[in-house]
Amino acid sequence: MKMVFLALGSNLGDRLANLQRAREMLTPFAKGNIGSAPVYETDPFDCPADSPAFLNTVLSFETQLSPEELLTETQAIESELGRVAKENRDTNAPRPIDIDILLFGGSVLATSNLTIPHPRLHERLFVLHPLRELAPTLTPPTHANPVSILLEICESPELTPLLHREDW
Ligand code: PH2
Ligand code: MG
Ligand code: MG
Repeated sequence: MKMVFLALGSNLGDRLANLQRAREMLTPFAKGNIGSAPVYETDPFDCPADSPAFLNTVLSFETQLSPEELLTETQAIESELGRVAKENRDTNAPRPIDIDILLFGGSVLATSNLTIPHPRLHERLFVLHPLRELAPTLTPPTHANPVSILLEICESPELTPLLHREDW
């Protein structure tokens, strides 16, 4: 059983409903409760011009799935919620839902389609900010500092994420 942390982002359609639906669709793979960080509104970072604002959050839960199995399930949820597959979209084009695996217990792995911990975890406020709400003292296996410090030393030019919904 591994504790996983997933980053969720939506900037198309009913953004909050998309996050809620994705969380609901993850429940069959979670043993026990799903931990939810607050939802933040964030400026699009490294996205096409005029992209709409995002809602971002982070979820955590224990799972018996393998990393590859979890990736398959998160990708199925992305397509179910209307996301077009990678080969048919522009880079970082607006999407109803994006689900990224941030951490998978203490696992470190890199295959052609999955790198854990997420390689840009420490570079993005829209990830670190909600992650700190769930796991401030957790030190990712590929880093020397806990999440709260990673956020403090993060040099991203992003604006500070704005609290959108505490409970959702
Ligand atoms: N996701 C990206 C690229 N840029 N910007 C924000 N604010 N939120 C995101 O979730 C996001 C992004 C790639 O997946
Ligand atoms: Mg993704
Ligand atoms: Mg992403």
